Amino acid sequence: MTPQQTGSGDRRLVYERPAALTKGSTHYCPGCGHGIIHRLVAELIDEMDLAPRTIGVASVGCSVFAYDYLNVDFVESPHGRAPAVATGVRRVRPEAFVFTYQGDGDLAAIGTAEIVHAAARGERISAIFVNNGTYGMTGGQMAPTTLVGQRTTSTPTGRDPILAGYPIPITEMLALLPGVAYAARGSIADPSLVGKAKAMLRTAFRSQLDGDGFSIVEILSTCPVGWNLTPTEAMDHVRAEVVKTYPLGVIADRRPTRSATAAPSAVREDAS
Ligand SMILES: Cc1ncc(C[n+]2csc(CCOP(=O)(O)OP(=O)(O)O)c2C)c(N)n1
Repeated sequence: MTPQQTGSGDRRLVYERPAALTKGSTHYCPGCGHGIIHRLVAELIDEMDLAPRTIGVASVGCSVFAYDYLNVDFVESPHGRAPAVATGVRRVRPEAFVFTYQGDGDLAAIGTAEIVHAAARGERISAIFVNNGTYGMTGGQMAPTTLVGQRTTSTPTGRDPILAGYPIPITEMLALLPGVAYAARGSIADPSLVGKAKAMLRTAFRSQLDGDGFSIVEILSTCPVGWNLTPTEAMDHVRAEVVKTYPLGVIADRRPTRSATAAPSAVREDAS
């Protein structure tokens, strides 16, 4: 934020709560990434002056509480249906800025069909995909994104791909679809990554406003309680381990403004 004079001598305003965040504290567990991601979304809604035209679509899981903390209109669409509902909202309100806010259980398990088909149709919506590698709200069970070997309450000896399959890199899968204008993966696991994640979200939001197509930003987040780690250990774990399965960076960028120079299909740029 640019420091502003407060009008009281040499005091300068260096921190201000975004108007798009509701007042009060969140109830998330210590070290959970949702609060940071909410703040990034709220800052962008303010900076891009989107609040009056924003309609968020909430999901299921801890992610659902975005509707309590983001000070914009919301529709609740649990169990993976958010992209389908967002499709309807955006089509009947073409002037609206519409985003979904979904966890990995919601988006990559029960809602796999909805996210794939919304992306394939090139819907002018933005998906904010919070990947914490587990079903946080229901007690830390295995999600489609759980790492090989990761212990969860439903894989107590570690995810065995023979029994439980391999992690789904769903953002890479979606990035293959021509309807996807922008797909990227960031993280909030340290301050520099927070800044990069915000830049990715800004690009996704801008591409929706420009009518380019579907956009998705996956954000590698933390679930210290579900992972049985301290908050600090959880952040370290994302940077040291999770990024090996889910590399950070822009995965596809088909925005028309870049189409003259970009390759015709998915392009990865390492942002780590
Ligand atoms: C028995 C049962 N099955 C399914 C659900 C639906 N459900 C609610 S929260 C949740 C987990 C969501 O996980 P994720 O999307 O990863 O979000 P997180 O809580 O990790 O943010 C599920 C599957 C439920 N509540 N109970």
